[in-house]
Amino acid sequence: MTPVLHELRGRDDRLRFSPFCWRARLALAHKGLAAELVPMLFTDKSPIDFCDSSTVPVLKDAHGVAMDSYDIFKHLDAHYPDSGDGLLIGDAHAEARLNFVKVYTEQVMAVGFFRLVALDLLAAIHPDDREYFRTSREARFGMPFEEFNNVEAARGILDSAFKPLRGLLANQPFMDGDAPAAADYLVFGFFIWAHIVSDTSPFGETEDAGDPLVQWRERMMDLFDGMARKAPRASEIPQ
Ligand SMILES: N[C@@H](CCC(=O)N[C@@H](CS)C(=O)NCC(=O)O)C(=O)O
Repeated sequence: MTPVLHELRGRDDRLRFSPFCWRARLALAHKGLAAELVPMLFTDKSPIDFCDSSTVPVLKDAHGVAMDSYDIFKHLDAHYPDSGDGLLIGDAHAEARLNFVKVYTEQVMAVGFFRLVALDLLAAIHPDDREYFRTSREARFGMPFEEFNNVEAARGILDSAFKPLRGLLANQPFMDGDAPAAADYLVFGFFIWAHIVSDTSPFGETEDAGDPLVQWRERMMDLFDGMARKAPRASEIPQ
């Protein structure tokens, strides 16, 4: 069977911005696997009723169901080890180290992105989902979206969070070395999320073309025939 990837949609069906779903999309592309992409709303999770998950991505294929972006990486490596560009994660040591990248990305870097684009994100979300998203996320932030969205605070977080990435990318083209793999997709999920929902750059008013992180972002945008670069952005689709 063709793999089926369940993912979040926004106010327009072409708006697919979930950072976790992007990780799965990129991992499928890495394996050279085409998937059927099935949209879901926060407030209508019936498309994933068949499994025990309340979040997307969910991947279903001939080998079973994987219900989390990181588990999707492991599932794809287990069942398609040699496909496409090969392993996403690698051996047990690589997986242990990748866990650090995942935690750093989700608990440090993502907060900066979220504070940068929170209001644009809310506007990109489907109208039926906005109340649910606002209520559930404000409970998490401990403040209203209007306060959480703070470009200055966001840039402060991102400036620090980007330092280790810049240090790494000054010496190698991708997080995973000479070619992209799981670490790159874990991190890039948040770059493409912010890029799709907002025109505000995570790098500030002007981007430095000599910055190794900007260069990496461009390389990631170009992967798989420009898959990320071609993704429709909220600013291109009328409200
Ligand atoms: N740990 C999960 C997180 C997935 C996640 O939080 N997905 C969001 C969409 S970006 C979701 O489905 N949320 C459902 C909800 O908040 O009700 C993964 O990496 O796949």
